[in-house]
Amino acid sequence: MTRSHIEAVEIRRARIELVSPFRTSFGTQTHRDLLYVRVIGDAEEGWGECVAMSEPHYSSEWVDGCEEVIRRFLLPMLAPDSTAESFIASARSVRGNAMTKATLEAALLDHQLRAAGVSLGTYLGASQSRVVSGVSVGIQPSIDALLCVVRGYLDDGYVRIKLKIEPGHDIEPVRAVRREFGDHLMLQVDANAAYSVDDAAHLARLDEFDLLLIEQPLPEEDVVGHVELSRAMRTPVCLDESITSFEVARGALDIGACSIINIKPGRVGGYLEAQRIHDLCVDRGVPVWCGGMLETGIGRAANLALAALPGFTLPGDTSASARYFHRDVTTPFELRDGRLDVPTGPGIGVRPIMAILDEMTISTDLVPLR
Ligand code: SMG
Ligand code: MG
Repeated sequence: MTRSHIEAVEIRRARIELVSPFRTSFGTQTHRDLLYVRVIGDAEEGWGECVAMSEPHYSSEWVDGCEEVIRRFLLPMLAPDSTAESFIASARSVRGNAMTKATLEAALLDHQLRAAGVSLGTYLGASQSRVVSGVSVGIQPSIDALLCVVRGYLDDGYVRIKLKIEPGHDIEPVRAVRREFGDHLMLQVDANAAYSVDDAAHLARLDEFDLLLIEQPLPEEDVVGHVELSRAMRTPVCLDESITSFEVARGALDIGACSIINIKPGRVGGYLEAQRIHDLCVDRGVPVWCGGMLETGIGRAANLALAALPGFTLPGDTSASARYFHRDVTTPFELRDGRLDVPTGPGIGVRPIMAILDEMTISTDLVPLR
């Protein structure tokens, strides 16, 4: 296997505007505060994108904190011959900080796979060359606005709609979308932890709409509450925020907290951990799908490689670049027949277009390996 020896790591901060505000039960995103890590070797380089948001509302991580942890605790673990695997083994000594670790792991994977001439999809065990795409629809100011946004995405070709819900904005929007677009529409909802187990009877009213799933209704820590909720409603419960590792996934499945898992590499500490969770779910016959964190082309390319694994049998939140940005940092990912192509080139298969990325960049810092 060809090797490239790591010489330095670039930490890059940038900002990109979203095409429209994205409102969830925890807040509204109008832009992404980006953190990229670029591993620079003597033969190749590799890119990783951090999925943490500007503020710790989706999870406890936030992007400035991720940068600090990378600088202070993770970069000192690197040696010229570090690989994603060796890094992840060392990084066990740092508790939590999954999104932070995943950023550096992704850059290391891209670096080593480029040097080896192997695509991330091949490396992870992809079995599909194209991935079926759904789209996540934020909370809209009115039902009319919601129907209009959903119609636009269906016209684009998205094959599955996910509606963000919160208390006071749940039954009626779902009813309206079902009524307008019919029983055949693949429809699911995501509460981003906005309910409590006391809401079980209310949430069970969603059963009449034949949803594919309800995603993360209860708080991240309330895995056991999801067992009770799963028993109280017919709609399958899918966990997102709660699933922070392989061990949590196994436990959640063992106790019946969910019957579907949303796999996000950032949330579980990287692509290698995501692959383990995928394998576990395949063993258990549990469907998985690939979540999204409003990634630019760098993170999106890697997610598509993962989403091409055989256990990803439900459409993911792997939407086209145009769903998020007027101009992506890579060649844009485009929807064709409701699908995105999985990159086939070495590593993540894409590179940023430097002229575009530089324009969005706020700062870059080159950190040489000790
Ligand atoms: O990348 O299309 C995307 C966003 C999908 O809804 C999405 N992500 O809980 O699943 C989720 C949210 C987390 C990010 S919200 C800012
Ligand atoms: Mg979610």
